[in-house]
Amino acid sequence: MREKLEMLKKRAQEELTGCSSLEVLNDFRVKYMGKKGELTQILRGMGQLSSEERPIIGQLANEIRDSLEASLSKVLQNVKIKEIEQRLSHESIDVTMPGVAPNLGRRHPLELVLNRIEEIFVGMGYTIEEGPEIELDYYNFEALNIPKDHPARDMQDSFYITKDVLLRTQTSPVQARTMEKMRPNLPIKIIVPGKVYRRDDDATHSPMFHQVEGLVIDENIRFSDLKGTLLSFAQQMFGSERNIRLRPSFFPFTEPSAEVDVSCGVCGGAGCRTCKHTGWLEILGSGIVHPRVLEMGGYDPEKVSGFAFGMGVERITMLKYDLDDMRLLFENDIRFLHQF
Ligand code: 2NM
Repeated sequence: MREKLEMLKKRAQEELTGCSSLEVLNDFRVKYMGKKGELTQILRGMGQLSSEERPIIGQLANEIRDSLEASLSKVLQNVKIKEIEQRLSHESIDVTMPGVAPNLGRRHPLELVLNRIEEIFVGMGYTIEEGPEIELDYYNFEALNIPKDHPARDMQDSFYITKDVLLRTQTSPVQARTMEKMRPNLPIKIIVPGKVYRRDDDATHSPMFHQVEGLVIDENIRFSDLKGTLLSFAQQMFGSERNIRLRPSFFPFTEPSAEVDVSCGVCGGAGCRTCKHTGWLEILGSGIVHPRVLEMGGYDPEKVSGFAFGMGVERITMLKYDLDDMRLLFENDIRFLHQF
């Protein structure tokens, strides 16, 4: 047994010296040390040895295995180095060759404008709230003082899922939800960005568009707070040389209500094609929160007051970048998107 082992060792060592490729070395490992390898077979057969011989032969067999493993890994190392040297002798890398430029994407103009709007209001101390796009009739209409016979409630104007559930037509249901969540705490000072859905589809209307609505509720909030806030927004968004004007309007959830225009940046207010010769461009709707809306939100209209406003992100984007067709924003034409 001992002789058999010694001979195997000698034979294996000699064979190893002749191995010069990774493939042959792998065959060597299988032949001697694999599951059915010669050394493995011998170790298996040790059961027939006497109890005196077994530990001695066992130790010898283990030593031989260890020594073969060590030699194998040394030869393996050398073969690997040789193969690398071989490749380096004829391969070369030309570091002056032109690279492959990755095709970088960029932000969508709506995303750029939405980020800027959020940045401006966060700078004025607002926090950002979000809520569900699939909304209850209660939050979308009822809690906002929109009566049952209002045209927005018609099946023709909104996407209904059931009688009581619809795709929100504005982001203000989130403001109603926020009042419920916050009451009786003050102040509430939030903006709500998000997608809204209406059954409209033409050059100036898309069935899905983006809104940002704002809500401020506190003690002693008055109309001049609304006006100062929106002037600051318009000047940060469009330029400090711009002015705003307010025109009386109507919304069910505000009283009084006002439409807000920004002075035309093309003609400076003198009148041109962009502003249809009025000197002004409409940017948003706003007003003092209706007492019934405060009441339904759980606030006492005798003690607190607030203002609210809402703007279409697509509209602001079209004004900011002087676009003439809203569909540009939804067509994903990279010749258009590449310009921002
Ligand atoms: C607008 C115009 C005016 C508005 C009102 C409210 C709330 F929740 F306080 F009732 N949220 N948003 C509002 C007011 C929205 O969008 C053109």
